[in-house]
Amino acid sequence: MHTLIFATNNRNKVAEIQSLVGNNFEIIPLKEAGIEIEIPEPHDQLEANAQEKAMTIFNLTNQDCFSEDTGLEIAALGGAPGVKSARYAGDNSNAQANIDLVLSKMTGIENRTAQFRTVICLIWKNQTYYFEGICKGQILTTMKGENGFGYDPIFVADGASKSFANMTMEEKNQFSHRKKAVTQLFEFLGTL
Ligand code: ITT
Repeated sequence: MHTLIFATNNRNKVAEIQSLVGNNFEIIPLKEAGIEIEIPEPHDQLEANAQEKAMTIFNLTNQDCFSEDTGLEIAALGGAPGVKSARYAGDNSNAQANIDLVLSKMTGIENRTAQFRTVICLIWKNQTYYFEGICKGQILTTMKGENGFGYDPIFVADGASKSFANMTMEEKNQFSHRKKAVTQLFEFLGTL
């Protein structure tokens, strides 16, 4: 059994990723590792923020670890909120405020095309690797559903008939950006 620290403070991400991990790996969230820090995300690219998060934890622990940075990229908003997805409506904004801002900016806009993009940064035996997962879809005009987190109530994946927030975690995993990136991560680790 290998252990990997997951450099995140987002418990929803932890739950989604733990639901995908097989028996060969144990994923240890920061909280369980006894690490309580706010990890900086100062960059304007998902890749650079993911690397910053993973390196911060690697430098603290000297253990194999990974992080992920995810953004909702909306075509009609020039790719926003993108790398700023967690704080689109301001530094201390919550999911509801971020959704409200997206919906108000999208009022009257016909092109509702968007995608979630997840970048995972893995630090494994002192080397850095990246994995990406994309889920394309559409932005709804109103919130639908109570499950999930973040922008899930306003996103419908291509090929799906309901929002991510109207899905169980297992249903979301059939489409999700995170699942695609994590699958690549574990395929890679499986080859080592
Ligand atoms: P860590 O940096 O600690 O991992 P975070 O919440 O700050 O956690 P991100 O920087 O990746 O995570 O922020 C991405 C934001 O995008 C996140 O706060 C959610 O609001 C949103 N988000 C990420 N994944 C999502 C998903 O699967 N469904 C809906 N919204 C999501």
